[in-house]
Amino acid sequence: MELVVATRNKDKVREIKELLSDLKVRILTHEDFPNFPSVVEDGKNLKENALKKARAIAKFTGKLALADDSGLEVEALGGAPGVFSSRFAGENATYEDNNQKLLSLLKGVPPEKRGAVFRCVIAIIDPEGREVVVEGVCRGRITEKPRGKGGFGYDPVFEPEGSERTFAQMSLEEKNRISHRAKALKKAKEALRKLKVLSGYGSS
Ligand code: ITT
Repeated sequence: MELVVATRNKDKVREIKELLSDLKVRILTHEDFPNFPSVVEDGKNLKENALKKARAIAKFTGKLALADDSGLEVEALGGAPGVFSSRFAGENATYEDNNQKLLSLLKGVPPEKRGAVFRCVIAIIDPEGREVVVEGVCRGRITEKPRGKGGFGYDPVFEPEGSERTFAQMSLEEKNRISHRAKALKKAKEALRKLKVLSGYGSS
């Protein structure tokens, strides 16, 4: 059984591969397919974008396809950057640009008003065209300064609830125990088992 991960973000691929390592599936990425399509993410929410990516890659490859659309929602900013998380500071913004923009917008905002949620929507399309969409969230707060060198994206400025460290100060294993992506993929695996997509393969 093969599963194609419909993302060009290598940081997300690393986490997804680790989180699916208990499944007996061979994980493929855009590197395994010449002319892998680029999908324009113009959906109005994470679910629309995740489905758009998964549908495009399922159609292109004819294989089981999984897409992840995720974002950070900051309470003091009315839920921004949300669906615009990857391009918060502009079309070609780096992770660092986005973090700097976020911290400058939150300058002077007290700790109790720095609540935020990481949200991950996973869409899966099987070769028969059946669709599964699930979501995972992780609550936390935005720090005053970036801390840590691990992870990616907003990890240096996000402290999950119940922790005094940011995601970037945790190992991949620690982040993968509590993250929005871990929660969404756990639900995705359950849904795939119910649909019997994974029957005969299952988890070990
Ligand atoms: P693909 O569309 O190719 O999958 P992308 O990076 O554009 O890659 P998204 O549209 O889902 O992916 O954007 C998500 C952005 O949100 C991502 O670029 C990060 O900045 C941020 N993000 C998502 N998950 C994160 C995580 O676990 N830790 C830190 N930042 C995260």
